[in-house]
Amino acid sequence: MIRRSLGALAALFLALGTLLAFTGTAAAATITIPIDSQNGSGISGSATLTDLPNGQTRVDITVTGFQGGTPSPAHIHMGTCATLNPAILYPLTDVVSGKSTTVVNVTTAALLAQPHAINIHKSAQEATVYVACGTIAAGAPTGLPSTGGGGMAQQPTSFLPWALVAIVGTALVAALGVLRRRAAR
Ligand SMILES: [Cu+2]
Repeated sequence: MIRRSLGALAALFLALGTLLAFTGTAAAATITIPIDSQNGSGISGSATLTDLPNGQTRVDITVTGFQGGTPSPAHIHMGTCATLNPAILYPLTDVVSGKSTTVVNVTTAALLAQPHAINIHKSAQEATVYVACGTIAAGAPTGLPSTGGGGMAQQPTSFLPWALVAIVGTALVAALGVLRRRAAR
């Protein structure tokens, strides 16, 4: 009787932990990726992806190093910066004075599920010249210090603590069961 209820309690804990893990994943709504200079442009910065509730993502680009005020086309492409597919997947607002904000019709999770990259072209006239690029990958949430390394990690950072809660909770309940069984002898 006790063992059965303990088993049920352990299952409940595990279910709760799993639920919290998913909730935690959904809550990790903002990721920041570095935008690195290409072809000696000296242009670099970062892009922030904010998961909006209606299945869209807001992309905010902030870069420095531009010479002059020519608008620079920016897009999301398939592939990484190293293996970029030249076809434009999602056009972004031209980068002007180092800034660009666009809402795209794709979830952040979908962008993270496959290799994607944000690239910036020199100008409409010189679109074949890439000046900066950032591979979209899960990173530290905005406003929190980066844990360093693991820029390619696809696992949302908030997943681990809740998974830990589930594991520790299950272990605790199991240990309690063993102790009770010993006490019953
Ligand atoms: Cu492009």
